[in-house]
Amino acid sequence: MSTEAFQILQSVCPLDCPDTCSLDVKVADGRVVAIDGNHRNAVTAGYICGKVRRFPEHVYGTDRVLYPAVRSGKKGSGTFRRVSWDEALALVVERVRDVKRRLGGEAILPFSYGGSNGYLTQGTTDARLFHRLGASRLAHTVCAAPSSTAVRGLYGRMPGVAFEDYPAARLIVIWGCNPSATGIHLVPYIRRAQRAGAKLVVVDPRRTPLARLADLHMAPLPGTDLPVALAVHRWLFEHGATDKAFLEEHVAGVEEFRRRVEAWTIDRAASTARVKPDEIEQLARMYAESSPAVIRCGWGVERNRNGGSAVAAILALPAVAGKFGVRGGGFTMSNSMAWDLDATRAACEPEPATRLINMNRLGQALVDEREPPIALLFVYNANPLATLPRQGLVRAGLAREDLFTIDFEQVLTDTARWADVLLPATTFLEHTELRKAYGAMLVQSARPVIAPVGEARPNYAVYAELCRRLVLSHPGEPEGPEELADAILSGDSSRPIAASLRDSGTAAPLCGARPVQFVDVLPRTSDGKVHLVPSALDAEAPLGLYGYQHEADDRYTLALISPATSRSISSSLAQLIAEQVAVEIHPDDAAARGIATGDAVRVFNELGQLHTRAELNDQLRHGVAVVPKGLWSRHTADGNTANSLVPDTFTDLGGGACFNDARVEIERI
Ligand SMILES: Nc1nc2c(c(=O)[nH]1)N[C@H]1C(S)=C(S)[C@@H](COP(=O)(O)OP(=O)(O)OC[C@H]3O[C@@H](n4cnc5c(=O)[nH]c(N)nc54)[C@H](O)[C@@H]3O)O[C@H]1N2
Ligand SMILES: Nc1nc2c(c(=O)[nH]1)N[C@H]1C(S)=C(S)[C@@H](COP(=O)(O)OP(=O)(O)OC[C@H]3O[C@@H](n4cnc5c(=O)[nH]c(N)nc54)[C@H](O)[C@@H]3O)O[C@H]1N2
Ligand SMILES: [Mo]
Repeated sequence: MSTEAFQILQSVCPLDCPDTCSLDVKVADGRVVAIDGNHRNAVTAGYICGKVRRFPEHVYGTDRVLYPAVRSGKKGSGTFRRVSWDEALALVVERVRDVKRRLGGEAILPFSYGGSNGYLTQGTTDARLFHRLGASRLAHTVCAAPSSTAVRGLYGRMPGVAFEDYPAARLIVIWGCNPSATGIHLVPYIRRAQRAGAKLVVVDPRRTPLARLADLHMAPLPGTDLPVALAVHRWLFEHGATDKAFLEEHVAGVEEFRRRVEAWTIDRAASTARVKPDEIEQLARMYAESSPAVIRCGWGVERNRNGGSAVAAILALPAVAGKFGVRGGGFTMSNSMAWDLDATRAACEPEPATRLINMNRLGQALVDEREPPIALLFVYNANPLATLPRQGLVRAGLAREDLFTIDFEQVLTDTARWADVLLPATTFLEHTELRKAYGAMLVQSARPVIAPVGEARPNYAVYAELCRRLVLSHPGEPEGPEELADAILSGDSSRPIAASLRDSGTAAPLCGARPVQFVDVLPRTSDGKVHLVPSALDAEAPLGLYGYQHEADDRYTLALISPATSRSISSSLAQLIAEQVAVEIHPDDAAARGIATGDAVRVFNELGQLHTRAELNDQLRHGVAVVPKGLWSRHTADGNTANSLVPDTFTDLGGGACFNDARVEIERI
């Protein structure tokens, strides 16, 4: 076998990360032998994370699903019998028809989320199939629902500051975000800004790598960003540090907003968040005095009962203090707001007004007596047993004997082990994809670099085939990846994007790759103004917008958070973590419980428990414990992960998941 004869083929990483690395894939004898970065995406600039470097182990590893299979043991046993695609799809069609006839389309629930952030592997022929079946709809709320509700309300989908413009800032505030793990290409821009004299503030209950390099690190208790941000606003108003001309011209709801921040003195906010009053004052002063100032708001802010209001209060800061209108000034949240591509065009079928199920309560939805019950669950692009709140309830739902579960997967995940039918999915190296970034401002297209491994097939092909078998396809509809991409790019406004993709495989959004807020992009609200207290958000939040919800329950005093780590993307690639993963505890909290590093411990609350070993970590604030997100059952002693302890309560806005509202106790066993 010749190793000389290799090719370098271009691709793009579609995983759920803001950066979307452009990739060089080394292929020899039809096999991927190495993956590296290239410079097509100027932000990712030729270097990639360690996970994606290891992606060949995902493609060729022992967990890979290679063939269609049907369950041969009892539910959840993970034992399957290989069948042909024809047999597997015939069984799926028979079950779909049977459930629809007996119970109606709404007894079918498609379940998908972030496995692939590509335009072609989600919302195309899959949406066509489920819309035409009249299936229940899924509210895609597990991530970003609170923050995007807040941004839409205040700014109406206004894109944010580009990473490349961070070096222009004099102050960078990283709020509830850990780019050192979750979007590594922002870090060099921050470092460059610091070398040019910019100050750095990090707000995070953990001393993250960037917090160690910061001029100010504030470590509030999880869920208390709202009072902190409101106290900063109050200080700005009180010290004449607001931009009156800007507020006058561009902002609605200023008086009402001012009234709402009034109650939050620095002392009151500091005692709620358990930080020093000086730190809040220092943040307010630095922010008032620096320009350009940019806030990178992360998703760590939103994952609690106050998350939506907290994001709104944080993103209101540049409007109140007048930080827009200059390069390097403003905020960055999700830059997916930069794209107006209408992905629904590929479905060729409008969404029906069927029952909407919030994915964060999948467990409840499966075990509930509801009319009709969910009788057929079709999972793809997601690993709900690993990634959703109330893991115990999700597991109980999947265990229902009268539930028929199809999992369309690349690897045998914890969820897939509960499937009745297992369908093998291609990875991005094996199918065509179109991927927009939500950090870098770029869309990229990529073709397969290898043939499908085993009998894997792409999502778009399998759902098109199911449409045909169920006599739900219409002649002339786009089915192949190029046709689907054309449909998505067929809107008038997307012509330049389509042309650029044809020429170079990449395209910037119409607003440009480095828009300056309030110069190149404006709020896309009804009247073009910033709305500090939009009535829809105010009506939605249980205590009104900016109403702080205290801890509901004080039985368990440790806040368990489950942030992302550099070793997986949500649960994707976590199968490559070989060892048991510890719960991290602050040394003071450990001492109070007689726990040392390496001890076997039980982490528990009223919802569940997990057994693993403990690891002392003085980089946490005390009162906070960490179990990383995305673990598989193999990573703990009892098979439970952080989500066994996470409630299925909703965030104040957007029906989001309160992952970081888990409150627990930890004891040695
Ligand atoms: N390597 C890697 N990269 C990823 C992912 C991954 O799993 N692994 N996931 C991707 C996805 S799906 C997303 S959504 C993004 C998320 O990326 P980030 O926005 O970085 O989100 P998290 O990791 O959830 O949390 C960020 C930080 O918030 C802190 N935090 C927790 N609770 C609070 C709080 O109440 N207030 C404040 N101020 N901070 C808090 C945590 O300690 C953590 O350091 O990253 C994406 N990139
Ligand atoms: N405790 C806790 N839990 C969390 C979070 C947290 O902060 N704490 N964060 C949450 C966040 S931010 C997110 S975004 C969610 C993500 O949760 P999920 O959407 O469940 O994402 P993944 O865990 O990455 O699982 C995606 C699965 O899709 C599969 N897949 C990838 N590409 C394809 C494809 O083309 N076709 C098919 N059929 N399958 C494919 C992958 O193999 C993988 O198993 O997790 C959430 N879970
Ligand atoms: Mo996410």
